[in-house]
Amino acid sequence: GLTDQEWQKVLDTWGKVEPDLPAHGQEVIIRLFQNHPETQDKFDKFKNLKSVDEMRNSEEIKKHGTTVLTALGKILKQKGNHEAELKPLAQSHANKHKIPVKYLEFICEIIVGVMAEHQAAAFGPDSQAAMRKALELFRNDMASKYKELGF
Ligand code: 89R
Repeated sequence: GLTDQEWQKVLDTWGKVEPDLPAHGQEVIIRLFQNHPETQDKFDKFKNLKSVDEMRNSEEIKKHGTTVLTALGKILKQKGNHEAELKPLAQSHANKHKIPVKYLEFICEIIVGVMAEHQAAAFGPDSQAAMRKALELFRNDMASKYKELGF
């Protein structure tokens, strides 16, 4: 787990992201699709978007990015006691959307990268390390749930 101090850093940085969740979310989704095009194929509603320009102009991408980061923020605020939040997310992403753990790794790395660029001042090495630990815990717990679900 993370120490109280590490959670403090995670939630302090998240507090800087929250006022501008849609911009961060949009950037995360676009980068995910650019760096790992196979992830875009999981979305019927985004299959038609070909260029980065089209993605930037898509309100749907912004909306989905906001949905993802809002859910992640709720999970982080549980400071590891996130069973109630993780369970439905693992169920939908394993059974319905069929999202492998590998893709969760991709998006977590991209989230750290986007935060490092947008929040450079608030996201020093200690905060980055703490955020990586928090996202690793999230991924590991999702992976355990996936396993329970036989995915
Ligand atoms: C795909 C990661 C993640 C990843 C999808 C992926 C969209 C929160 C991928 C629709 C798809 C496809 C959908 C359905 C979806 O369904 O539980 O409307 N995700 C929906 O047709 C993550 C992460 C979080 C997260 C949510 C929430 C919803 C949702 C909330 C809606 C409710 C539901 C991890 C950061 C594959 C590209 C917190 C990835 F690869 F990145 F891991 N989702 N999603 N997602 Fe997804």
